[in-house]
Amino acid sequence: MAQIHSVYSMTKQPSPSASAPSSPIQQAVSTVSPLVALGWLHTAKFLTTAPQLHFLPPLAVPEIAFVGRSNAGKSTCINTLTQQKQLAFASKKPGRTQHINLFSLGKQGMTDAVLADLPGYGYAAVPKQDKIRWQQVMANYLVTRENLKAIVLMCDPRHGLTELDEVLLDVVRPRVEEGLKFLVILTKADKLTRAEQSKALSIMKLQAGGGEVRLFSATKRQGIDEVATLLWQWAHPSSASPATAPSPDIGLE
Ligand SMILES: Nc1nc2c(ncn2[C@@H]2O[C@H](COP(=O)(O)OP(=O)(O)OP(=O)(O)O)[C@@H](O)[C@H]2O)c(=O)[nH]1
Ligand SMILES: [Mg+2]
Repeated sequence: MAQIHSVYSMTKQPSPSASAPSSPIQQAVSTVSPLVALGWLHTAKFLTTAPQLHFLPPLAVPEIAFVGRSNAGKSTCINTLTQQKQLAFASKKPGRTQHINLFSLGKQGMTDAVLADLPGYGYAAVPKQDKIRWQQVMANYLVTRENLKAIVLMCDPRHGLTELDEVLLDVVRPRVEEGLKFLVILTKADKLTRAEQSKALSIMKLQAGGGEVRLFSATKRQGIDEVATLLWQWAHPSSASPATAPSPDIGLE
């Protein structure tokens, strides 16, 4: 497994789960029920798709991007979290997702966050020019997308972090240092024994520095509650309950 520099190495921010809640509001947020978080994720609706960054609408609500190598399980994870079978296109064939796809979240039609499913990288059969173009689109998105609030890096623990994952980490490091949330999901945990899972988790926790790391399996339904709760908290940092969640105004221009 490749070694990386900690994304959090410069900031040493305590992870939300590691720090004790200091106010009643934080306390309420940190104890949000997985049912509430999953109910919120279930509201996901397709919003738009874009082949390039400048086709994406500017939005005023928090955006959570799912990134990672091709076939890592990004689209499947989005479908699992939203409890919708075909919201995002998942496929055995790598390279299925070729656009940036946005899904809006929010109860009663009041969008309060957006999930972004990004095309995977590292698929050998993709022509070199397409690979380069995609890396540029991705880097551009990660560096300049203003409402980007969190990055979820999907990593198959059987492969570990790849060279392109490391490039991505380098690209996002300055934004993570400025407060962008960061989660590594170790996907397809069902392919590992319990001992292998626990080893992969420890190794990734070291590599991700203070970033969050969770084991996840769509087939065994592992890690769903934990990831759902974390995403809800990140999208609602200052609200005590979903009923008081911010802004119905999605900011579409
Ligand atoms: N065993 C197992 N297979 C999974 C899991 N998650 C995804 N898969 C399988 O992995 C393959 C790729 O899943 P996708 O969700 O399409 O992966 P992706 O990261 O969106 O791929 P690209 O769109 O090519 O970037 C599919 O055959 C899925 O069924 C999981 O938790 N366990
Ligand atoms: Mg996909």
